[in-house]
Amino acid sequence: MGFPDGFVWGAATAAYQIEGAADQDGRAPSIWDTFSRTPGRILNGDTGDVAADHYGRWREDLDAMAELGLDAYRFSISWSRVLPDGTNGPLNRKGADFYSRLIDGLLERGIAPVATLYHWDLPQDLEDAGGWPERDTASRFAEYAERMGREFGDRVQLWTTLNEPWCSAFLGYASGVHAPGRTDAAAALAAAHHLNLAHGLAVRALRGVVRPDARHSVTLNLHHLRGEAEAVRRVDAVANRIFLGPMLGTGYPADLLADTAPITDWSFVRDGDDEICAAPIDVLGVNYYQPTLVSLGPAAAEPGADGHAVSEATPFVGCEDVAFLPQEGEHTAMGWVVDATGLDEMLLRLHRENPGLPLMITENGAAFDDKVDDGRVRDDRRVAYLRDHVAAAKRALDAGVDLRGYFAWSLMDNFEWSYGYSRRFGIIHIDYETGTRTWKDSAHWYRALIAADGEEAESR
Ligand code: IFM
Repeated sequence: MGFPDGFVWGAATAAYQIEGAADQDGRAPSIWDTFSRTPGRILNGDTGDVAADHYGRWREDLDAMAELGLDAYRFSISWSRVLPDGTNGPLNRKGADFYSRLIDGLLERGIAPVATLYHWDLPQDLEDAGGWPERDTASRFAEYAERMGREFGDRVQLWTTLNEPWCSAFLGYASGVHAPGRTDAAAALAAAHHLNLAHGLAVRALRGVVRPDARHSVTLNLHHLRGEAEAVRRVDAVANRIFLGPMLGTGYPADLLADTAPITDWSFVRDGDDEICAAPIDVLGVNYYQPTLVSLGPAAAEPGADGHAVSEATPFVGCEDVAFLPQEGEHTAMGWVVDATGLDEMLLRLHRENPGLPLMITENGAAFDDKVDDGRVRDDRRVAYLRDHVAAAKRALDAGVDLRGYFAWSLMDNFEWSYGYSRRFGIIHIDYETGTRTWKDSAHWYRALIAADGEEAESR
Protein backbone atom coordinates (compact mmCIF):
# COMPACT_ATOMS: atom_id res chain seq x y z
CA MET A 1 0.00 0.00 0.00
CA GLY A 2 3.06 2.22 0.19
CA PHE A 3 3.13 3.44 3.76
CA PRO A 4 5.90 5.94 4.52
CA ASP A 5 9.21 4.89 6.04
CA GLY A 6 9.00 5.03 9.81
CA PHE A 7 5.23 4.48 9.88
CA VAL A 8 4.62 2.73 13.20
CA TRP A 9 2.64 -0.51 13.34
CA GLY A 10 1.53 -1.33 16.84
CA ALA A 11 -1.01 -2.95 19.10
CA ALA A 12 -2.62 -1.59 22.23
CA THR A 13 -3.93 -2.79 25.59
CA ALA A 14 -4.78 -1.24 28.97
CA ALA A 15 -3.73 -2.26 32.47
CA TYR A 16 -7.07 -3.09 34.08
CA GLN A 17 -8.27 -4.90 30.98
CA ILE A 18 -5.43 -7.43 30.82
CA GLU A 19 -3.20 -7.52 33.89
CA GLY A 20 -5.25 -9.25 36.57
CA ALA A 21 -3.24 -9.60 39.82
CA ALA A 22 -5.60 -7.03 41.27
CA ASP A 23 -4.53 -7.58 44.86
CA GLN A 24 -0.98 -8.75 44.24
CA ASP A 25 2.35 -7.21 45.23
CA GLY A 26 0.89 -4.20 46.98
CA ARG A 27 -1.52 -2.95 44.32
CA ALA A 28 -4.43 -1.03 45.87
CA PRO A 29 -7.97 -0.86 44.46
CA SER A 30 -8.89 1.55 41.69
CA ILE A 31 -12.39 2.75 40.89
CA TRP A 32 -12.70 -0.13 38.43
CA ASP A 33 -12.04 -2.72 41.16
CA THR A 34 -14.75 -1.18 43.28
CA PHE A 35 -17.17 -0.78 40.38
CA SER A 36 -16.72 -4.25 38.94
CA ARG A 37 -17.06 -5.84 42.37
CA THR A 38 -20.41 -4.08 42.84
CA PRO A 39 -23.25 -6.45 41.89
CA GLY A 40 -25.17 -5.45 38.78
CA ARG A 41 -22.55 -3.14 37.30
CA ILE A 42 -20.82 -5.54 34.89
CA LEU A 43 -22.37 -8.12 32.59
CA ASN A 44 -22.21 -11.60 34.13
CA GLY A 45 -20.60 -10.16 37.27
CA ASP A 46 -17.14 -10.21 35.63
CA THR A 47 -14.21 -8.37 37.22
CA GLY A 48 -10.63 -7.62 36.19
CA ASP A 49 -9.26 -9.60 39.14
CA VAL A 50 -7.60 -12.17 36.86
CA ALA A 51 -8.31 -10.85 33.34
CA ALA A 52 -5.77 -12.22 30.83
CA ASP A 53 -3.19 -12.66 33.61
CA HIS A 54 -0.75 -10.49 31.69
CA TYR A 55 0.91 -9.68 35.04
CA GLY A 56 1.97 -13.32 35.24
CA ARG A 57 2.38 -14.03 31.53
CA TRP A 58 4.03 -10.82 30.32
CA ARG A 59 7.10 -12.60 28.91
CA GLU A 60 4.96 -14.84 26.73
CA ASP A 61 2.99 -11.79 25.59
CA LEU A 62 6.17 -9.89 24.71
CA ASP A 63 7.34 -12.87 22.67
CA ALA A 64 4.07 -12.79 20.76
CA MET A 65 4.54 -9.07 20.05
CA ALA A 66 8.02 -9.76 18.71
CA GLU A 67 6.66 -12.59 16.58
CA LEU A 68 4.01 -10.25 15.21
CA GLY A 69 6.77 -7.83 14.25
CA LEU A 70 5.28 -4.87 16.14
CA ASP A 71 7.21 -1.61 15.97
CA ALA A 72 5.53 -0.34 19.13
CA TYR A 73 3.35 -1.51 21.99
CA ARG A 74 0.87 0.82 23.67
CA PHE A 75 0.15 -0.18 27.28
CA SER A 76 -1.09 1.69 30.33
CA ILE A 77 0.32 1.95 33.83
CA SER A 78 -2.00 1.10 36.70
CA TRP A 79 -1.71 4.16 38.96
CA SER A 80 -2.71 2.24 42.11
CA ARG A 81 -0.14 -0.47 41.36
CA VAL A 82 2.72 2.04 41.53
CA LEU A 83 1.32 4.64 43.97
CA PRO A 84 -1.29 2.67 45.92
CA ASP A 85 -3.22 5.57 47.45
CA GLY A 86 -2.70 7.82 44.45
CA THR A 87 -0.75 10.44 46.35
CA ASN A 88 2.90 11.30 46.22
CA GLY A 89 3.68 8.77 48.95
CA PRO A 90 6.15 5.91 48.76
CA LEU A 91 6.42 4.13 45.44
CA ASN A 92 5.28 0.51 45.43
CA ARG A 93 8.58 -0.90 44.23
CA LYS A 94 7.16 -4.28 43.17
CA GLY A 95 4.55 -2.57 41.02
CA ALA A 96 7.07 -0.23 39.42
CA ASP A 97 9.42 -3.16 38.79
CA PHE A 98 6.71 -4.88 36.76
CA TYR A 99 6.57 -1.96 34.30
CA SER A 100 10.34 -1.62 34.33
CA ARG A 101 10.74 -5.26 33.29
CA LEU A 102 8.03 -4.82 30.67
CA ILE A 103 9.75 -1.77 29.17
CA ASP A 104 13.15 -3.47 29.18
CA GLY A 105 11.60 -6.56 27.61
CA LEU A 106 10.09 -4.45 24.84
CA LEU A 107 13.36 -2.66 24.13
CA GLU A 108 15.27 -5.97 24.08
CA ARG A 109 12.88 -7.13 21.39
CA GLY A 110 13.18 -3.94 19.38
CA ILE A 111 9.64 -2.75 20.23
CA ALA A 112 9.12 0.89 21.23
CA PRO A 113 7.19 1.33 24.51
CA VAL A 114 4.26 3.75 24.30
CA ALA A 115 3.14 4.38 27.88
CA THR A 116 -0.30 5.71 28.76
CA LEU A 117 -0.51 7.11 32.27
CA TYR A 118 -4.25 6.94 32.68
CA HIS A 119 -6.62 4.47 31.11
CA TRP A 120 -9.55 5.04 33.50
CA ASP A 121 -8.30 3.37 36.69
CA LEU A 122 -8.26 6.16 39.26
CA PRO A 123 -6.99 5.01 42.67
CA GLN A 124 -10.07 4.49 44.82
CA ASP A 125 -8.66 6.72 47.57
CA LEU A 126 -8.68 9.65 45.13
CA GLU A 127 -12.29 8.98 44.17
CA ASP A 128 -13.13 8.88 47.88
CA ALA A 129 -11.57 12.35 48.09
CA GLY A 130 -13.91 13.57 45.32
CA GLY A 131 -12.47 12.10 42.12
CA TRP A 132 -12.11 14.00 38.83
CA PRO A 133 -14.76 16.61 39.69
CA GLU A 134 -12.21 17.85 42.28
CA ARG A 135 -9.37 20.05 41.06
CA ASP A 136 -6.94 18.41 43.46
CA THR A 137 -7.07 15.18 41.42
CA ALA A 138 -5.32 16.98 38.55
CA SER A 139 -2.45 17.93 40.89
CA ARG A 140 -2.17 14.35 42.13
CA PHE A 141 -2.04 13.20 38.50
CA ALA A 142 0.81 15.60 37.74
CA GLU A 143 2.79 14.25 40.69
CA TYR A 144 2.18 10.70 39.51
CA ALA A 145 3.26 11.66 35.97
CA GLU A 146 6.49 13.12 37.28
CA ARG A 147 7.18 10.00 39.36
CA MET A 148 6.65 7.79 36.33
CA GLY A 149 8.82 10.09 34.24
CA ARG A 150 11.63 9.74 36.76
CA GLU A 151 11.24 5.94 36.84
CA PHE A 152 10.90 5.20 33.13
CA GLY A 153 11.78 8.43 31.36
CA ASP A 154 15.15 7.15 30.27
CA ARG A 155 13.48 4.42 28.19
CA VAL A 156 9.95 5.41 27.14
CA GLN A 157 9.93 7.19 23.80
CA LEU A 158 6.28 8.22 23.59
CA TRP A 159 4.15 9.23 26.57
CA THR A 160 0.38 9.52 26.53
CA THR A 161 -1.22 11.36 29.42
CA LEU A 162 -4.85 10.25 29.16
CA ASN A 163 -6.78 7.69 27.19
CA GLU A 164 -10.24 8.86 26.08
CA PRO A 165 -10.96 11.46 28.77
CA TRP A 166 -14.50 11.72 27.34
CA CYS A 167 -15.22 8.27 28.75
CA SER A 168 -13.66 9.10 32.13
CA ALA A 169 -15.74 12.26 32.48
CA PHE A 170 -19.06 11.40 30.85
CA LEU A 171 -19.44 7.62 31.13
CA GLY A 172 -17.97 7.79 34.64
CA TYR A 173 -19.81 10.80 36.07
CA ALA A 174 -22.81 11.54 33.77
CA SER A 175 -24.35 8.29 32.50
CA GLY A 176 -22.63 6.22 35.19
CA VAL A 177 -22.12 3.13 33.03
CA HIS A 178 -18.40 3.27 33.83
CA ALA A 179 -16.62 3.64 37.15
CA PRO A 180 -17.21 5.37 39.48
CA GLY A 181 -20.82 5.13 38.30
CA ARG A 182 -22.05 8.61 39.23
CA THR A 183 -24.88 10.38 37.38
CA ASP A 184 -24.28 14.09 37.87
CA ALA A 185 -24.00 16.19 34.71
CA ALA A 186 -22.37 19.16 36.48
CA ALA A 187 -19.79 16.88 38.08
CA ALA A 188 -19.05 15.38 34.65
CA LEU A 189 -18.29 18.81 33.16
CA ALA A 190 -16.03 19.65 36.10
CA ALA A 191 -14.33 16.28 35.60
CA ALA A 192 -13.76 17.08 31.92
CA HIS A 193 -12.04 20.35 32.86
CA HIS A 194 -9.88 18.71 35.50
CA LEU A 195 -8.87 16.02 33.01
CA ASN A 196 -7.81 18.76 30.57
CA LEU A 197 -5.89 20.39 33.37
CA ALA A 198 -4.34 17.09 34.46
CA HIS A 199 -3.19 16.49 30.91
CA GLY A 200 -1.46 19.87 30.65
CA LEU A 201 0.13 19.62 34.10
CA ALA A 202 1.38 16.12 33.30
CA VAL A 203 2.93 17.13 29.97
CA ARG A 204 4.78 19.94 31.76
CA ALA A 205 5.89 17.64 34.57
CA LEU A 206 7.08 14.92 32.21
CA ARG A 207 9.03 17.32 30.01
CA GLY A 208 11.00 18.36 33.09
CA VAL A 209 12.25 14.88 33.89
CA VAL A 210 12.27 12.56 30.86
CA ARG A 211 14.79 12.20 28.06
CA PRO A 212 14.71 15.28 25.85
CA ASP A 213 13.86 13.34 22.69
CA ALA A 214 10.76 11.73 24.23
CA ARG A 215 7.48 12.75 22.64
CA HIS A 216 4.23 13.63 24.39
CA SER A 217 0.65 12.94 23.43
CA VAL A 218 -2.92 12.42 24.52
CA THR A 219 -5.44 9.99 23.04
CA LEU A 220 -9.01 11.10 22.33
CA ASN A 221 -12.00 9.06 21.21
CA LEU A 222 -13.36 11.73 18.91
CA HIS A 223 -16.89 11.17 17.69
CA HIS A 224 -17.14 11.31 13.91
CA LEU A 225 -20.57 12.87 13.57
CA ARG A 226 -23.00 12.80 10.71
CA GLY A 227 -26.58 14.00 10.39
CA GLU A 228 -28.53 17.16 11.09
CA ALA A 229 -26.22 20.17 11.42
CA GLU A 230 -27.49 21.53 14.74
CA ALA A 231 -27.41 18.09 16.35
CA VAL A 232 -23.88 17.55 15.01
CA ARG A 233 -22.78 20.92 16.39
CA ARG A 234 -24.14 20.18 19.86
CA VAL A 235 -22.56 16.75 20.19
CA ASP A 236 -19.32 17.90 18.59
CA ALA A 237 -19.08 20.58 21.31
CA VAL A 238 -19.51 18.27 24.29
CA ALA A 239 -17.80 15.18 22.89
CA ASN A 240 -14.92 16.59 20.80
CA ARG A 241 -14.25 20.30 21.09
CA ILE A 242 -14.48 20.17 24.91
CA PHE A 243 -11.07 18.46 24.75
CA LEU A 244 -9.65 19.60 21.41
CA GLY A 245 -10.19 23.28 22.24
CA PRO A 246 -8.36 23.49 25.57
CA MET A 247 -5.67 20.95 24.68
CA LEU A 248 -4.84 22.50 21.31
CA GLY A 249 -4.92 26.09 22.48
CA THR A 250 -8.26 27.60 21.44
CA GLY A 251 -9.95 27.15 24.82
CA TYR A 252 -13.51 26.08 25.55
CA PRO A 253 -15.84 26.87 22.63
CA ALA A 254 -18.47 29.53 23.28
CA ASP A 255 -21.29 27.29 22.03
CA LEU A 256 -20.33 24.58 24.56
CA LEU A 257 -20.50 27.11 27.39
CA ALA A 258 -23.90 28.30 26.14
CA ASP A 259 -25.33 24.78 25.66
CA THR A 260 -24.27 23.74 29.16
CA ALA A 261 -25.13 26.99 30.96
CA PRO A 262 -28.25 25.45 32.56
CA ILE A 263 -26.01 22.76 34.07
CA THR A 264 -22.96 24.69 35.28
CA ASP A 265 -21.44 28.18 35.29
CA TRP A 266 -17.97 26.74 34.65
CA SER A 267 -16.59 28.55 37.71
CA PHE A 268 -14.19 25.65 38.17
CA VAL A 269 -12.10 27.11 35.33
CA ARG A 270 -9.53 29.47 36.86
CA ASP A 271 -7.31 32.17 35.42
CA GLY A 272 -4.26 30.60 33.83
CA ASP A 273 -5.89 27.19 33.24
CA ASP A 274 -6.11 27.78 29.48
CA GLU A 275 -2.36 28.02 29.22
CA ILE A 276 -1.80 24.89 31.31
CA CYS A 277 -4.30 22.77 29.34
CA ALA A 278 -2.63 23.83 26.10
CA ALA A 279 0.83 22.51 27.02
CA PRO A 280 2.25 21.66 23.59
CA ILE A 281 2.05 18.04 22.46
CA ASP A 282 4.03 16.30 19.72
CA VAL A 283 1.35 13.98 18.45
CA LEU A 284 -2.42 13.57 18.88
CA GLY A 285 -3.69 10.03 19.37
CA VAL A 286 -7.03 9.21 17.78
CA ASN A 287 -9.17 6.17 18.62
CA TYR A 288 -11.75 5.30 15.99
CA TYR A 289 -14.37 2.57 15.88
CA GLN A 290 -17.47 3.88 14.10
CA PRO A 291 -19.24 7.06 12.97
CA THR A 292 -22.20 8.47 14.91
CA LEU A 293 -25.48 9.56 13.31
CA VAL A 294 -27.55 12.24 15.06
CA SER A 295 -30.62 14.39 14.53
CA LEU A 296 -32.67 16.78 16.61
CA GLY A 297 -35.56 15.00 18.13
CA PRO A 298 -36.68 13.07 21.15
CA ALA A 299 -33.61 11.86 22.98
CA ALA A 300 -34.97 8.30 23.15
CA ALA A 301 -32.57 6.35 20.98
CA GLU A 302 -32.49 2.74 19.99
CA PRO A 303 -30.94 0.94 22.97
CA GLY A 304 -27.20 1.26 22.66
CA ALA A 305 -27.38 3.14 19.37
CA ASP A 306 -24.83 5.68 20.62
CA GLY A 307 -22.41 2.82 21.06
CA HIS A 308 -22.54 2.69 24.82
CA ALA A 309 -24.42 0.67 27.38
CA VAL A 310 -27.85 2.00 28.14
CA SER A 311 -28.45 4.27 31.12
CA GLU A 312 -31.34 6.51 32.09
CA ALA A 313 -28.90 9.42 32.09
CA THR A 314 -27.23 10.53 28.87
CA PRO A 315 -23.46 10.92 28.73
CA PHE A 316 -24.00 13.72 26.18
CA VAL A 317 -24.86 16.41 28.68
CA GLY A 318 -26.51 19.48 27.21
CA CYS A 319 -27.68 17.36 24.24
CA GLU A 320 -30.93 16.11 25.73
CA ASP A 321 -32.72 17.14 22.51
CA VAL A 322 -30.43 15.06 20.29
CA ALA A 323 -31.37 11.60 19.06
CA PHE A 324 -28.66 9.03 18.32
CA LEU A 325 -29.87 7.10 15.33
CA PRO A 326 -29.31 3.50 14.33
CA GLN A 327 -27.19 3.11 11.19
CA GLU A 328 -27.62 0.78 8.24
CA GLY A 329 -25.03 -1.88 7.49
CA GLU A 330 -22.92 -4.52 9.20
CA HIS A 331 -22.55 -4.27 12.98
CA THR A 332 -19.97 -5.68 15.37
CA ALA A 333 -20.72 -7.59 18.58
CA MET A 334 -20.79 -4.18 20.33
CA GLY A 335 -23.64 -3.14 18.03
CA TRP A 336 -21.30 -0.63 16.38
CA VAL A 337 -21.71 -0.01 12.67
CA VAL A 338 -18.79 -0.97 10.42
CA ASP A 339 -17.83 2.05 8.31
CA ALA A 340 -14.18 2.86 7.66
CA THR A 341 -14.93 6.04 5.72
CA GLY A 342 -15.44 7.86 9.02
CA LEU A 343 -11.79 7.28 9.86
CA ASP A 344 -10.20 9.14 6.98
CA GLU A 345 -12.90 11.82 7.13
CA MET A 346 -12.08 12.42 10.78
CA LEU A 347 -8.31 12.44 10.21
CA LEU A 348 -8.78 14.94 7.38
CA ARG A 349 -10.85 17.20 9.60
CA LEU A 350 -8.20 17.15 12.31
CA HIS A 351 -5.48 17.83 9.78
CA ARG A 352 -7.42 20.70 8.25
CA GLU A 353 -8.13 22.29 11.63
CA ASN A 354 -4.65 21.68 13.06
CA PRO A 355 -2.14 21.82 10.22
CA GLY A 356 1.27 20.65 11.33
CA LEU A 357 -0.01 18.45 14.18
CA PRO A 358 1.11 14.83 13.69
CA LEU A 359 -1.64 12.26 14.23
CA MET A 360 -1.58 8.63 15.23
CA ILE A 361 -4.37 6.05 15.22
CA THR A 362 -3.90 4.73 18.74
CA GLU A 363 -6.84 2.30 18.68
CA ASN A 364 -8.93 0.66 16.00
CA GLY A 365 -10.54 -2.73 15.97
CA ALA A 366 -13.73 -4.72 16.35
CA ALA A 367 -15.41 -7.21 18.67
CA PHE A 368 -16.87 -10.38 17.21
CA ASP A 369 -18.03 -13.67 18.73
CA ASP A 370 -14.83 -15.63 18.10
CA LYS A 371 -14.53 -19.33 18.79
CA VAL A 372 -11.49 -21.58 18.79
CA ASP A 373 -12.16 -24.39 16.37
CA ASP A 374 -9.57 -27.14 16.21
CA GLY A 375 -6.84 -24.75 17.36
CA ARG A 376 -7.79 -22.00 14.93
CA VAL A 377 -9.92 -18.84 15.18
CA ARG A 378 -11.37 -17.89 11.81
CA ASP A 379 -12.17 -14.22 12.37
CA ASP A 380 -12.66 -13.17 8.76
CA ARG A 381 -14.87 -10.25 9.73
CA ARG A 382 -12.16 -8.76 11.94
CA VAL A 383 -9.60 -9.21 9.15
CA ALA A 384 -11.95 -7.36 6.78
CA TYR A 385 -12.56 -4.63 9.38
CA LEU A 386 -8.85 -4.08 9.97
CA ARG A 387 -8.04 -4.20 6.27
CA ASP A 388 -10.68 -1.57 5.46
CA HIS A 389 -9.50 0.73 8.23
CA VAL A 390 -5.84 0.39 7.28
CA ALA A 391 -6.93 1.34 3.75
CA ALA A 392 -8.71 4.39 5.20
CA ALA A 393 -5.49 5.34 7.01
CA LYS A 394 -3.69 5.15 3.68
CA ARG A 395 -6.31 7.34 2.01
CA ALA A 396 -5.70 9.94 4.72
CA LEU A 397 -1.94 9.77 4.15
CA ASP A 398 -2.43 10.14 0.42
CA ALA A 399 -4.59 13.20 1.06
CA GLY A 400 -1.71 14.82 2.95
CA VAL A 401 -2.47 13.95 6.59
CA ASP A 402 0.65 13.66 8.75
CA LEU A 403 -0.27 10.24 10.11
CA ARG A 404 2.51 8.52 12.05
CA GLY A 405 1.13 5.13 13.00
CA TYR A 406 -1.66 2.61 13.48
CA PHE A 407 -2.33 0.56 16.62
CA ALA A 408 -4.73 -2.37 16.53
CA TRP A 409 -7.11 -2.68 19.46
CA SER A 410 -6.41 -5.03 20.88
CA LEU A 411 -3.37 -7.24 21.14
CA MET A 412 -5.44 -9.77 23.08
CA ASP A 413 -9.00 -10.36 24.26
CA ASN A 414 -9.64 -8.51 27.49
CA PHE A 415 -12.07 -7.12 30.05
CA GLU A 416 -14.37 -4.93 27.97
CA TRP A 417 -15.52 -2.69 30.83
CA SER A 418 -19.27 -2.91 31.52
CA TYR A 419 -19.50 -5.82 29.04
CA GLY A 420 -16.95 -7.88 30.97
CA TYR A 421 -15.44 -10.75 28.99
CA SER A 422 -18.47 -11.11 26.71
CA ARG A 423 -16.90 -8.95 23.98
CA ARG A 424 -13.66 -10.04 22.30
CA PHE A 425 -11.55 -7.37 20.57
CA GLY A 426 -8.22 -9.23 20.52
CA ILE A 427 -6.21 -10.44 17.57
CA ILE A 428 -4.99 -13.04 20.05
CA HIS A 429 -7.66 -15.19 21.66
CA ILE A 430 -7.63 -15.70 25.43
CA ASP A 431 -9.10 -18.79 27.03
CA TYR A 432 -10.13 -17.29 30.37
CA GLU A 433 -10.28 -20.74 32.03
CA THR A 434 -6.71 -21.69 31.25
CA GLY A 435 -5.05 -18.45 30.15
CA THR A 436 -4.07 -20.10 26.86
CA ARG A 437 -3.27 -17.68 24.02
CA THR A 438 -4.27 -18.62 20.45
CA TRP A 439 -3.49 -16.45 17.46
CA LYS A 440 -6.63 -15.60 15.52
CA ASP A 441 -6.43 -15.38 11.73
CA SER A 442 -6.34 -11.59 12.19
CA ALA A 443 -3.04 -11.89 14.09
CA HIS A 444 -1.53 -13.88 11.21
CA TRP A 445 -2.92 -11.29 8.78
CA TYR A 446 -1.48 -8.40 10.82
CA ARG A 447 1.94 -10.06 11.02
CA ALA A 448 1.98 -10.44 7.22
CA LEU A 449 0.84 -6.84 6.74
CA ILE A 450 3.58 -5.48 9.01
CA ALA A 451 6.23 -7.65 7.36
CA ALA A 452 5.16 -6.24 3.99
CA ASP A 453 5.16 -2.63 5.27
CA GLY A 454 1.44 -2.27 4.90
CA GLU A 455 1.10 -4.19 1.64
CA GLU A 456 -1.50 -6.96 1.60
CA ALA A 457 0.27 -10.30 1.72
CA GLU A 458 -0.44 -14.00 2.11
CA SER A 459 -1.01 -14.47 5.84
CA ARG A 460 -0.96 -18.21 6.59
O1 IFM B 1 -11.77 -1.47 25.24
C1 IFM B 1 -11.91 -0.14 24.94
C2 IFM B 1 -10.67 0.63 25.33
O2 IFM B 1 -10.38 0.46 26.69
C3 IFM B 1 -10.84 2.10 25.07
N1 IFM B 1 -11.27 2.33 23.71
C4 IFM B 1 -12.37 1.55 23.21
C5 IFM B 1 -12.12 0.08 23.45
C6 IFM B 1 -13.30 -0.75 22.93
O3 IFM B 1 -14.46 -0.39 23.57
